[in-house]
Amino acid sequence: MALTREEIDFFLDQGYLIQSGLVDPAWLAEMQTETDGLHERMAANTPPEVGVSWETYEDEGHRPRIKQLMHAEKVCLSLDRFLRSDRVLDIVADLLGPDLAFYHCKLLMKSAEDGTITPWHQDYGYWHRTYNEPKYLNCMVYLDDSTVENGCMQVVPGSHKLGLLTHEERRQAFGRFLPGYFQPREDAVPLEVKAGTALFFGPLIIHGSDANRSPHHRRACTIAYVATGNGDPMPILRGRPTWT
Ligand SMILES: O=C(O)CCC(=O)C(=O)O
Repeated sequence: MALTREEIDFFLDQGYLIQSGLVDPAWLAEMQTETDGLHERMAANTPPEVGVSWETYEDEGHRPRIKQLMHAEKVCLSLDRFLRSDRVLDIVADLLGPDLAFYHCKLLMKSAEDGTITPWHQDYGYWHRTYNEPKYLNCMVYLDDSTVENGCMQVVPGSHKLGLLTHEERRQAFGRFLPGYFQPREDAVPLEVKAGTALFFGPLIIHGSDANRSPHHRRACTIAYVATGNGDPMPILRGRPTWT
């Protein structure tokens, strides 16, 4: 087991778990280098294998900024290696079980001065189908220090126990959100973490993040894993192919 009993119990009770220093400095430097200048490179030429959602603004004068880049593992090989590594899979197995598949990997760029709000939501609000269960797990790995000023993740501890709530919908990136959009919540906790930290959280915890009004980027990558046999067949990373 990679985690202690206390860490697993914390995750089961609170719905999230922070692992500081999971990415060592050399590996972190590779992730940072591979994502440096990504806004400009993707604006000039977006490869067909990735999906970019650009930031949109109500006022003018912003540079093209990536909000979310799907299939980040195709453009950042250090992230591809990380998502398959025992370092992360051992933890995922402790929290989700031994039979694991890859669901997706996305960069969340939250650019200095230009990164916008991610409204309150549950990921299962996006992923729910009649034929699946919430047997998913996110590993959000931080490429930069994340603070209240640069729009760190905020979670509502224990909210995964509420089950799936009704989301509202709008045509935009992160277009499914809970009533209130991103109204301040007294039950939310800001998670300030250092670069190289990984935040594990389940698909039902309520989370969101503020705009980045600081001069510091808040790059992070969320890797989602799914228990095999749950929903659509996905590439197997560990264990048995239990899809029927
Ligand atoms: O970038 C953020 O702060 C939010 C990320 C998020 O909501 C997610 O990965 O599901």
